[in-house]
Amino acid sequence: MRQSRYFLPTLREIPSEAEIPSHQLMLRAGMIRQLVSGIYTYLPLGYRVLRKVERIVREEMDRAGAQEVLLPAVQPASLWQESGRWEDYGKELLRFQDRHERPLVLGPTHEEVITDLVRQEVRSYRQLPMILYQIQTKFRDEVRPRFGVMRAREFVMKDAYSFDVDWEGLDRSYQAMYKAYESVLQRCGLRFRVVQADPGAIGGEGGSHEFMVLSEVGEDSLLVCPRCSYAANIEKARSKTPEYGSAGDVPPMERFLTPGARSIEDLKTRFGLNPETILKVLIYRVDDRYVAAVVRGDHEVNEVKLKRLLNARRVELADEETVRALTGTGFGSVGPFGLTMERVVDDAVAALPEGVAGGNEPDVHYRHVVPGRDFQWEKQGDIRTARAGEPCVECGGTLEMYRGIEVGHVFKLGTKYSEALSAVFLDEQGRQRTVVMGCYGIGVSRLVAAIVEQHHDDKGIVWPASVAPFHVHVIPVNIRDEQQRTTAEELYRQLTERGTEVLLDDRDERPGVKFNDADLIGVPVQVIVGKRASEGLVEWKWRRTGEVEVLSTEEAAERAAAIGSGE
Ligand code: 9G3
Repeated sequence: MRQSRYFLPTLREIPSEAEIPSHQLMLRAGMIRQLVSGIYTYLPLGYRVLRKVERIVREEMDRAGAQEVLLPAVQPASLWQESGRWEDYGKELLRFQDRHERPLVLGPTHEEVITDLVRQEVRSYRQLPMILYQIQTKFRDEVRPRFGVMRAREFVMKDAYSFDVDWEGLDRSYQAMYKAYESVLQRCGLRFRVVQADPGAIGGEGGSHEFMVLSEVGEDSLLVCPRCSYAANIEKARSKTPEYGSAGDVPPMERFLTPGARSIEDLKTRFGLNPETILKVLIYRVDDRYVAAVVRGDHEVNEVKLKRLLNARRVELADEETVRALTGTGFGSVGPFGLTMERVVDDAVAALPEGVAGGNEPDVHYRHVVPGRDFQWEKQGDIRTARAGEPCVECGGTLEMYRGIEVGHVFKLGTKYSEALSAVFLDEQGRQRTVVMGCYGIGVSRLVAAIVEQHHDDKGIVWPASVAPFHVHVIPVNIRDEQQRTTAEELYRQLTERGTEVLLDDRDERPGVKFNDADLIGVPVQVIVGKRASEGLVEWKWRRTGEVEVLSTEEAAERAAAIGSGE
């Protein structure tokens, strides 16, 4: 490709709206442009990379035995009403009507559509197992799109769906997809961790795993044990519940005054109490009722875990006047005593020998409170957020926290959608059974941004060869110098003929502009044709290391041809 003809609008300045490296660099390198908030155009350079990533995803899906389809982006609302998800989503699900005023949605995902297809076409166990996938635009009306294509409203996803006769079959499909995802991320040159994850509203009965690209700008947090293979999204991660010595006989609980205490911090700094032995009671609205969650003062309630434990659809903190109405006091002295609502107690609280708790009266607390003696509860479980430094629940190692970008998520769906839509088949005995499903997503456009996050330096992007928009960047320093121009043109012709993807900077620009642009767009190899072209010599420069070798044009051509055939 000749840069003098190429629609490649690089930017010298960092656009002010771009906060993270991949957003800044994808704009500056002329890969993307924003149409409106959260909606992007891929320019030629960006689209070449997107298609390379798609190709890797396709190859791995096909290798795993999945079959590619293309489902409609526009979906009838009726399917979402049938699956029961029509009510589950708010404004994030873009709804509209067609000319006959039939309600439609712009697809954020395709469980309903693919299950509808299968319920029409699959009748017999002989047609299973089957994995179908597509690479297609999704639309999710995020309230605050940011970080460029990392969190866009319209994005490219590969979504796959597996159909099996039973759970053992699903386990096999799930493993096949899991391995295919590992290959995709390895081939894209990414450092990643696979973590146990909460399946969220999708309702994966059999759990789910997320593929996290490690990065400081990642919006997700993961807890990883360096000693064993334990790794989990913070929403789901557990640590070993603390064990305490037996307290022996604890004196009866005793009332004491805590004037003005409104927080755990106050109780600690003004009354010398240890947060680890304070019982923190938080009142939540859970679907149509109120619940009191009880955790240690130094712990945080994990609302994803609370929601899962209570099998609830909605969980949100009650405001102070509701708390006052329900308990007789405001924040700071809510206690587990005499509550009319359901109490959910964290395992670490149930294990406490004794603690301090609010008295449900302003400025009143009790000490020597023994869980189970001085108050009871309806439910108990792990409802707190685990933290780095705590002991691994599997092996006792010390957990470490990382930030990650979720680029893939695989779910064991079970029969949630096949039940709702009656996707059934006759088994060998002629009995009617419900198809068992899995679903598997990769954010393809997000993957491009994740690769930039892990592969850049202060000069620009440094593409891994597997996804680089071109293999070699031929740069004649001075296009007006006849010798440099003809040498570069000859190299360009030779390499292109041999199938190497070459970008030729044939612009009449100052050397500095050319070198800065080359470093910015990050083609792995730069072949610089300068003064020594008269001696038949060129500079071969590796973008990643900056290392430069002087080669004859023939050697350079040989080496460049090898790169093209390599990946
Ligand atoms: C919606 C909206 C947003 C959503 C969903 C539905 C996320 C939704 C979860 C999934 C699960 C898997 C197949 C590929 C892999 C992920 N955000 N999810 O279901 F209506 Cl507005 O999409 N789907």
